[in-house]
Amino acid sequence: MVSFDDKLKAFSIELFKINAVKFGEFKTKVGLMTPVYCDLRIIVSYPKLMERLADLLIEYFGTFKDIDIICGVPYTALPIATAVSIKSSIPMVMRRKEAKDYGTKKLIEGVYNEGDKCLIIEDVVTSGSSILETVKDLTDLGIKCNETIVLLNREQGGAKILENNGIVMHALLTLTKLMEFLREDKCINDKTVEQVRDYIASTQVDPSILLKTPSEDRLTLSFLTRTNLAKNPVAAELFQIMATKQTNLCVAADLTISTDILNLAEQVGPYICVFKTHIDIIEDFHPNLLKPLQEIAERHNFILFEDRKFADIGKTVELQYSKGIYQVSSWAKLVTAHSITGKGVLDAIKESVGLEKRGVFLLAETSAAGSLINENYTEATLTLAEQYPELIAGIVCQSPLFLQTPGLIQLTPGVQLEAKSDNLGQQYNSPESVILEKGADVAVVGRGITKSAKPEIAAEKYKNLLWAAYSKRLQK
Ligand code: 6AU
Repeated sequence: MVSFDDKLKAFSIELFKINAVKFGEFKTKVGLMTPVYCDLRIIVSYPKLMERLADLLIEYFGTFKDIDIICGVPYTALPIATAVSIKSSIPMVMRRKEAKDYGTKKLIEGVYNEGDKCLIIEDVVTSGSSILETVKDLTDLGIKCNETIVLLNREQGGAKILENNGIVMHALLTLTKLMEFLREDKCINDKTVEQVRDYIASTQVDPSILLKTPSEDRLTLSFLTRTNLAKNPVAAELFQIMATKQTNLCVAADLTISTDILNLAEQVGPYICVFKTHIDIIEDFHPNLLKPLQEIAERHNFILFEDRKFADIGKTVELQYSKGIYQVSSWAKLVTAHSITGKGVLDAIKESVGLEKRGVFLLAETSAAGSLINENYTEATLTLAEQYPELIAGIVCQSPLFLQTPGLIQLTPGVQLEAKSDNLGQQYNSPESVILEKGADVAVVGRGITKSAKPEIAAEKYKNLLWAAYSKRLQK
């Protein structure tokens, strides 16, 4: 029986023969010289080879059990995706490159459902930027893209960049392997291999480049797109909820009677993405409150967030987080923590979490007048957050920080339409200004809703204003 490697080798030699891979001196699109040139467009002229490529991709990828649709990166990979679709019977969607110029034309053609898992197909990967463009259009429509299968990985940094964006790349061939096959068959000599190897080493794409381009600025990316960029699972879930419920409103349920908390959760549930509590202010607290609260959260699809602001030494935080009557870790998917005591707080939470999906919001700035937090503290808090990418869901702050880390969520409290401040130092901004000027992703509204005669009407109003501001921000 012919092994997979033998099939791959025979295929590689065919690619060389039809001049889809050439060695020599070539000028790239941007004017640089390269000793290797790949032009896979030519495969369309060789239907048998195209068929073999589709077979190899399908065999290499293995099971398509979790894949609902496939999409080729335009244009070269379109016919490749078509062949894979026909052979695997997995439906395909097609991305238009030119739709933006025509205005109303659909970007994605074909049948799909929100939440579908899409496998991206590409011919050659250098930086991964073409894949990311395709993924962006798909995720904007609610399609999930976490995997791509490609014919050739040029090994110039694309895999890392895709990984940074939450996408796993499966490559049939690397340039190294392709050259190995061709050398064994005497299609190329050692000197060429050496030259290409030096070239790969000297032309690595900086993985931070793609995160620093303006299109990756978190304020210009949709919440749906950011679902794929979140490293913390609760942040990913929250992005998804925000996108599907079309709300970036968090209510601060600062009420002191259990039934009032439950009533509020029921009333505002349809309009919020997060229900934020201070569980230790409830006068008649009994653990029996937690089950119905979780049930309401599940039914209305919002996340429970205990604003505990952990700030002690690690050991004490470990106990405060999972012991005592509140048992915070058992029900609150999100909690807040201060960075003042450093790593210990985060290590304690991380270790107590176990297998549950949990996330932390670190406080980098506050809405309180006269706060002692200064710029250095804010900066150091962000540096601390970077060290715990899987644990930190976001940052509580008052200004647009961490613009190049779109996987994190900015939560901004101090939002109200009626008042500018209270008598204890709280300072308020309008819903529009927190989203458009202060960089908030999620806005926290407490008394603006809880003190209203009809909390559900107030919540709907804040929800609409906040979402309109977010939509406006995306169009900027
Ligand atoms: O809208 P309010 O003023 O009634 O409620 C604001 C809520 C309260 C505060 O504990 C909380 O937001 N908060 C926070 C958070 C969320 O951590 C930080 C901050 O700087 N300011 C602030 O008000 O539950």
